[in-house]
Amino acid sequence: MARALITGITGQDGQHLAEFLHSKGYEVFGMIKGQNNARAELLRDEFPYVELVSGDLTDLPSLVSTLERAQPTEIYNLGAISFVHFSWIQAELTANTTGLGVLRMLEAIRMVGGAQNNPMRFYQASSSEMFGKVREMPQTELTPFHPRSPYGCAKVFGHDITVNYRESYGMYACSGILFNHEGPRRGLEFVTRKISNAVARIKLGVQQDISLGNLDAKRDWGYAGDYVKAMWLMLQQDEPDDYVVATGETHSIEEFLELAFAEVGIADWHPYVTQDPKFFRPAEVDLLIGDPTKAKTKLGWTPEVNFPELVKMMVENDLRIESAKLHR
Ligand code: NAP
Ligand code: F7E
Repeated sequence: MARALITGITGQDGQHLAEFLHSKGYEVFGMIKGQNNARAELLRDEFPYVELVSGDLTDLPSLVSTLERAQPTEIYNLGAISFVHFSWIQAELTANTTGLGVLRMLEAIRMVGGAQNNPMRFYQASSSEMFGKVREMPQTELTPFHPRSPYGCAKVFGHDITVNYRESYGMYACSGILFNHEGPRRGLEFVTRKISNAVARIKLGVQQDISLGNLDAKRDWGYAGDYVKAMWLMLQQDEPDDYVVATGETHSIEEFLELAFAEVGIADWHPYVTQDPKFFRPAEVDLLIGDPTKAKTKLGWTPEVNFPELVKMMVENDLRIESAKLHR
């Protein structure tokens, strides 16, 4: 039986990937951090087939013992400080976890899997945030990086060290440069879920308005459930490589607002939205749009959920959750 280890198992992508790998017959191990992680209980309820192993990307010995315990054939490194705004607040922690954590995992793989013919295949969760102040449109695997946040800088290190270990040691190490992907499991701190949740609460009369930052930013938004399939496909190829995973479309936050409010029958969102300087960032990524041609042609990957369907799915989910709270 194939064995997969997922770091970041409690996060959005970790949950989608665990579900997907389980459906493919994998034995799934999830690395969980902390001495009493509140999200572990939720995982045990919803994903009873995932075996939880204790480890932290800032602690090399724990990564070694996690690999010794799981003996995975595939490792998906999704663990990170992933909220861009927070990366300015705790920049050193972000560099240590999101950047150096990748190096630690690669070293642990070499220690446990062996220097020659290492059987452990590695996936690194790289990000479109590496393109930052974009040098060309759309962005491809060859577009130069210009990160705009401590998070983006840490991801560039994680990306480069993955490529370097592949080239230095012949490791099967891939990097997926994923553009924003969202869905019902998205954390409430990210703009799409913040909006879908607020729209549901406004519709139900438990919230009056929503306060946001820069409404002009544009993102290439896809559905997380589609994107984890691309991660898996990268590790099934004859040769390791890096791929952009994106929809090839870009939309503004205003467009997201328009569709989300329309979903609950509100035609004009403006009276419900205010702006607060505290949600603006010291440096912004204005516009991202990815070119997924390589992933489409070499992996046979294609996104299935389009932008309006994604917004609808998120608003409907939050309406269900918020009305269940009201009727408890
Ligand atoms: P997420 O929901 O924020 O999940 C992050 C995960 O990392 C959580 O499970 C968290 O665990 C874990 N983590 C944090 N610090 C850790 C540490 N020191 N050691 C081990 N694990 C740690 O993120 P996501 O949206 O699923 O994204 C998954 C990965 O893809 C991340 O690396 C992210 O940077 C990257 N990415 C995401 C997107 C996107 O649009 N979603 C796009 C490109 C790349 P706790 O719950 O215990 O804190
Ligand atoms: O911001 C603007 C904000 O936090 C999107 C992570 O998964 O994707 C994600 O990073 C845009 C930015 O995601 C608010 O300024 C306006 O321009 O939802 P976000 P992100 O920064 O794009 C990449 C690919 C990753 O790799 C990351 O891990 O929305 N914005 N007003 C706001 N953003 C937030 N969060 N909250 C607001 O109130």
